[in-house]
Amino acid sequence: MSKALEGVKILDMTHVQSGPTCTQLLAWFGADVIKVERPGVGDATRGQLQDIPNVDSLYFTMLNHNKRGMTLNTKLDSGKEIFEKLIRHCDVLVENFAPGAMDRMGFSWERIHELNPRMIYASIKGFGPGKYEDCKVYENVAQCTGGSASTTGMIGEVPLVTGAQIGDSGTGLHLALGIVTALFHRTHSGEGQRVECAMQDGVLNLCRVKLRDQQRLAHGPLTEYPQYPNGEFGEATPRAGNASGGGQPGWIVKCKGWETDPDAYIYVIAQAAAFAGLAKEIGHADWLEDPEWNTPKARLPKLETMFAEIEKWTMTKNKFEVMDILNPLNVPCGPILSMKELAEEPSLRKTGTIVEVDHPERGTYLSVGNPIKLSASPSDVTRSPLLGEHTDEVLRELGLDVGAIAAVREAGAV
Ligand code: CAO
Repeated sequence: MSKALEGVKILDMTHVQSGPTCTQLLAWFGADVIKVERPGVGDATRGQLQDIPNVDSLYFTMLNHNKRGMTLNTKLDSGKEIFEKLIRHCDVLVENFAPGAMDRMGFSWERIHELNPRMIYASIKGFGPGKYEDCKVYENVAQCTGGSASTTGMIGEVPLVTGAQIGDSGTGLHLALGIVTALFHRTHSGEGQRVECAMQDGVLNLCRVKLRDQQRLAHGPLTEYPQYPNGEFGEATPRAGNASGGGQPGWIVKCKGWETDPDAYIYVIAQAAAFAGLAKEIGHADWLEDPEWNTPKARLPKLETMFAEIEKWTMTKNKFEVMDILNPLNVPCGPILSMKELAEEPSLRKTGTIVEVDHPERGTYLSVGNPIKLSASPSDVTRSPLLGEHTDEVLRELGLDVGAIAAVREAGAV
């Protein structure tokens, strides 16, 4: 089967997490991604959080599948010459250096556009134009500046960052969409364009419903938040603990074994349409006859009591038993699955969302495959490149002969 992005060449200047997640997706869709790294140094993540000494870390290997790797010093004159060849050779350049780094290398958008008018130049920065445009940004900074942290956490407690990497991987996803959109545009315009995505903007986009709530606040309290009607609202969208936020009451409740298992919990949504079944199951058929309980409005001031009653029942079963009982009753619920449980989940193995990958230096490891499934071009996951593994191969493709390759090597450009 042919790959959806077959024939598209990506000049991958990305590092750490945000940019690499973007180019990894493009590689899974079949693009030829050439990852360019500094000679002798490489992407800093190769050496970060190493579990096996002197072997590319899981941090690196899990973000750089299906790519080829070459080294190149783009600050040396001989390196710049090769970089110009790469710009002419490729369709897309992706980078997430600190602001201004590409310009300092001598490769502004104008210069790149001049070298290859069809090239799409895609960047991730922490912030868009404005006061903070020169700042370096990492995941948690983006979560804090994009509105996620102020709206995540328990009421009256400190703001929380989330484990989902919405700043890095989330922005990488946004950028990938920008790139394929620009590639589509190029099919009829013939021209490349600049694609930019700021991590603050990406996080804010994912927090869209919280800006919705900010504006609703002006017209009265947010009735689906736990602060209503017993607590108070301030001027900004507050943290809402584990409330579902969609207008249907939801909460995380304990299940059997919670005393020793930190993940023995389940999320339960007590949605009106399925309330009768839920109430009967937990031994509260009485609520259905009681005007104090039998309408969503009547239950609203008593959600804490309601979930405490639900929890008394869930604590008698393990989280999977609760799921098996509540699902046929149309009660939406989801067990809190640990990374261990996800890693061992057979259905995720079957769909290729969890994959085993073989690596010449570290052996077999687990990774997350492409979560986006295309029927005509499924993704296979292959290992990340070693530092400089494909340098000579790429240089040959750029037209350098053995002598020229030896010369650039001698000059320290690769
Ligand atoms: N050849 C020569 N020089 C190279 C090179 C190469 N192949 N690759 C990188 N360099 C140089 C850069 O040009 C830069 O040099 P200058 O400072 O002289 O311009 C230098 O290496 C360091 O690059 P950097 O500033 O991007 O790296 P850093 O570790 O200092 O900062 C980060 C890292 C992530 C904070 C910063 O890149 C950034 O803010 N990126 C944008 C936002 C982003 O993507 N953040 C998410 C990262 S994942 O949490």
